[in-house]
Amino acid sequence: MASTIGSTTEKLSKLDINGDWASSAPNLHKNLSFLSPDQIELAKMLLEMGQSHLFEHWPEPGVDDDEKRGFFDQVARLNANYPGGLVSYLKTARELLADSKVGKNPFDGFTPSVPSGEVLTFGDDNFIQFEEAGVREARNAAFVLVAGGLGERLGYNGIKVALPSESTTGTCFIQQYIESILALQDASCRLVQGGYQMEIPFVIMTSDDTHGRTLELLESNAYFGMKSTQVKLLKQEKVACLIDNDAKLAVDPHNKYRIQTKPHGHGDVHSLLYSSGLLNVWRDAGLKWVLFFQDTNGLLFKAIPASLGVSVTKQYHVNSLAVPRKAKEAIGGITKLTHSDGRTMVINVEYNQLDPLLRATGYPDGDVNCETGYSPFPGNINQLIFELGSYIEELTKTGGAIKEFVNPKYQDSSKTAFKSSTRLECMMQDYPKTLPPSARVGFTVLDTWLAYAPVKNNPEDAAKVPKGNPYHSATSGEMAIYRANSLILRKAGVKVDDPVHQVFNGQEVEVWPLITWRPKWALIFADIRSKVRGNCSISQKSTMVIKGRNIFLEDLSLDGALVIDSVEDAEVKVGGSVQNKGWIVENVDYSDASMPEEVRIRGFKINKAEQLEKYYSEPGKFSMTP
Ligand code: UGB
Repeated sequence: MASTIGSTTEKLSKLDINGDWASSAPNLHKNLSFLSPDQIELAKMLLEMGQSHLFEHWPEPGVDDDEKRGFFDQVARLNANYPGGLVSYLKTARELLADSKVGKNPFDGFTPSVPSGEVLTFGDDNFIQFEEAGVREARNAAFVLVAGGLGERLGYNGIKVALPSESTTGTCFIQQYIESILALQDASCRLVQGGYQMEIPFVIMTSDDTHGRTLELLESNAYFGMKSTQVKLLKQEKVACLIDNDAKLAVDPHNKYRIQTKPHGHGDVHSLLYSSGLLNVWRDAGLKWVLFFQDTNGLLFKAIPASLGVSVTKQYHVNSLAVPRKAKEAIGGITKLTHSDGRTMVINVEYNQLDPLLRATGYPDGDVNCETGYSPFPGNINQLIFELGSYIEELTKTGGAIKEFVNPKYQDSSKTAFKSSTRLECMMQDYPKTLPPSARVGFTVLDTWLAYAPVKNNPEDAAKVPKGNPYHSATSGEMAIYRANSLILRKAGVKVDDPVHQVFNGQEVEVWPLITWRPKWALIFADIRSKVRGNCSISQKSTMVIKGRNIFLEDLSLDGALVIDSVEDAEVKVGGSVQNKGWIVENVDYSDASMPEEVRIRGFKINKAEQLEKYYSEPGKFSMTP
């Protein structure tokens, strides 16, 4: 104890608590007596960094002392959670804010051009080979979902991964993802002789906004069939907000003893993975790939096997999944940047930066479609595949720090005041920016209908999207799943009727037959082809939900709703003519408060008028004819 007191006194005298350093903040000065030496050190740092305004409203000692200590607890956390601490954060912020004020182009010296990558066509031989290579390699992969975002654009009150991806089964996004990973794991292990067993690691990056609810969703659903030990949650921390070009920290509008904080962006995933030590554990276990993906793309796993196959075949260190992009669509453009000094890189240019970059470099019309009706720059869907060895090598150098940016909304053209506080942000797809020229950075372009249908926009904003551009709403996200499944079955020889057009929440969409299947039924096109035989047909008003693994469609004619499930060891041949009233898609008004939010935001519900529902609960071979 004595030595503690001794060292405290020593520290205090070194800190000069009565000295001049606190004179610029008289209200802090008055309160120094009850602060610990570490807190005084932080206070000193804040004043040195021009943050005396944070103490302007502090009352006399004895008033709100616990809150004042709480303030320093928060400062200590913000300091510890940022590489180089708050000093480094504020210095970087000042530099980036100064660049932003003078309108400095972050791509200064670089000329954009259209890069070349691997363009895949669903169902052709090349695609099938890539899918098979991807499934084989999946046992050497780990998956990382970034799910720290609250989805302000969507305006949904829950966490996005809890949203149903489609309404026929109500399967939420995270369940869809977990079942897909498990199906990949299973399929990949089956390719190894002698009953090979392994578990594909699954990491979810959460934030204070999503952590508790993500954990609760997983726990209350027994991790949707995954072992809880297979899933790891890593929580990202928010960063301090800034109120002006001098990087003055923002006081939280809800608590004057706190600094306002906001999310730092999905780029945090790299430093979190690095500091967690998981990457080395994975490498030591023989893993070779890390796949990153986002929270609400119900089509993603249709694109993963082939894209992983591309990474393996081309030995890409970084492979970004992309789709044809409509000009001005809110997805980044994959761009080749060539610097005047000869350096080149293939990188995502974010959607708000692509137009100014093009205009500044000889494209007077900026971000416009070319003769194909699409932007010449492939759209980044932010699903990334990294080769683990080179990823670890790079992070060992950078610690996972990603180049940041700042995006203040100025009050006027003098660019001195902000409309609201801002903060530094970083994006996971900016990882290649620090890679050496020898890095193999590629991308894989897939059809949009197959690979990309995110749920990001609320109904009002979606209805205002320029005609021809995707809505990226809960309505379009769900309808895209039915369309993809219908098109895949068509490609496998099933006669699927054309869609009808309907308007939900002000958005006109194609309504295809409502076809869904669990990932274990079919993961890749070869699975579909092996499970569809003879002459099958499905009318537009039909619904088909396949839940079991060994279900084979043979000479099935469906005009109504069919739900079919079986235990693992049952093999069921489904054929004949199924006809009933089926399930009807009915409009729901977005403003109808009597409806649950997840229904309102898609603008329709399914009225289950009549269906044929079969469950085969015993092992054996069965034939279902109605
Ligand atoms: N996310 C986090 O985990 N933490 C955060 O702090 C922020 C987000 P948005 P946006 O889909 O194709 C991205 O908000 O602005 C998670 C790419 O930058 O949906 O639409 C969040 O939970 C863009 O290049 O991102 O833009 C979600 O899972 C383009 O590719 C993910 O990060 C676009 O997505 C993305 O967050 C796309």
